[in-house]
Amino acid sequence: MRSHCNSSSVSVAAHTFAAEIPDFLTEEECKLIVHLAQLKGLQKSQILPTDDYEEAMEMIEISQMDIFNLLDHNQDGQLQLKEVLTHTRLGNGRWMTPENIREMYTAVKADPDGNGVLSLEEFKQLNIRDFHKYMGSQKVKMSDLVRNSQHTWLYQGEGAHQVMRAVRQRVMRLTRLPPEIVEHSEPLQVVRYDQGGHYHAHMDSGPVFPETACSHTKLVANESAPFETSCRYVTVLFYLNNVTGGGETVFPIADNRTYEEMSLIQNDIDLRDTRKNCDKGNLRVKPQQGTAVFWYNYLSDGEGWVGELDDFALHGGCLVTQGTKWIANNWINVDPNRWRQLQFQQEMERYAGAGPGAPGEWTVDKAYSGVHLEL
Ligand SMILES: [Ca+2]
Ligand SMILES: [Ca+2]
Repeated sequence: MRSHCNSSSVSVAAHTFAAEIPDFLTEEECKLIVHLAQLKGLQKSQILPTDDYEEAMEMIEISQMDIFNLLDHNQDGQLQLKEVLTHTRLGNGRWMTPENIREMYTAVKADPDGNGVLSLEEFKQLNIRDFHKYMGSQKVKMSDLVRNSQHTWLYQGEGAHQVMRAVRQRVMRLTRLPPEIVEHSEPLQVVRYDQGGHYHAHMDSGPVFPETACSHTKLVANESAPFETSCRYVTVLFYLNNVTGGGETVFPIADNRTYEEMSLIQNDIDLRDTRKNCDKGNLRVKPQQGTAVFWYNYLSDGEGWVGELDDFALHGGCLVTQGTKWIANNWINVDPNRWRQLQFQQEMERYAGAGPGAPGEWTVDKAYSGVHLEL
C-alpha cells in the first residue's frame, strides 16, 4: 500500500504490513457509531500539563549523570538536539520541536558556547531545577500537545448494539484471530479530531521489558509491575467520515529498508511531527468514510506468537486543516507472554460463564471506561 491507493483489498508494503480495505463499514454504520459516541460523550485524549509538574519532577530520584547517560543515545558524551527530542517525556506531554529546545537552552543558559550540542561539562553546570521551572512556566495550548483530540469507548461485547457486534465479527474474520482473543480485547475507541487536531507519530503498543506488564492481563496475573502498557497486537482503524482537509494517517518510516531511531529526526526535520511533516512521511492514507486500515504492531517470534515491536508500525494522525475527522480504533490485545495471555483468557471465560450478577468485579470494558492511556 503506497500513498493513497484505492486497491480493492489487501496490499503489502515491504516491511510494514498494512492493508487498506474500502467499504469495510457502510455509511449508515459509520453514522451510527458517531452517533453512539456523541450520546456517550467524549473526553479530551490528553489534558494540559498541570502545575504540579515541577513538584512531581523533583520527586524523581535520578542523578544528573543518569539523565545524561539516558539521553546520550549514541554514547558520544554529548547531547545532540535529536537525542533530547526523542525523549518526549521531557516535555511533560508537550510536543517538543527543535525550536522549543533551542529556546529552552537559551532561557536556562544550557548551551553557553552556542553550538547546539550539550557537552557533559555544560550539562553538569545545568541546574535541572531551572529546567523544570522553565517548563512549568510555559503556556501550553492543546495544539502544543502530543495529541489533540477527544475520544470515548463503545462496548462491543454480548448484548451490545447489533452494529457494534457486527463490526467485532467482521474484525474477527479480517484478522483471522481466535474469537476468544478478539472478544476479550479493548472496546471500540471512537476519536474526534476537530479542525487543528492531530496526533504526532507514536506506537499503539509499548515496548515490553521485564518490568512492564500488559494492561489487559496484569490484574489476572496478579502482577505488580512498575510500568504497564496496552499490548495491542493488531490495530484496525476505521474512517467514519470524509475529511474536508488533512487528517491523513501517516506511517513516516513504512518501507524504510534500514531504520535507526535517530534517522527519524534529521536536520531539524522531525518526521514524527504530524503538524509539520506529514508530507515527508513514506506512507499516507487519506480518510475515506467506511475504509478500514489494519496493521500489526509486533513482529512474529517465529514460533507463532507475538515477538518484538515492529518499529515500522509508527504512525500518526496528520493535522486536520478543515472540518472534523471521526475515526474508530479496534485493538486486538495479545500478551507477548503466552502463558499470561492463556491465563487471562481462561479467567475471562470463567467470568462470562458465571452469568449475570457474577462476582466479576472487573471486565475488560470496565477496565477501559475512563481510561486515559498515554502511549
Ligand atoms: Ca550523543
Ligand atoms: Ca554546547
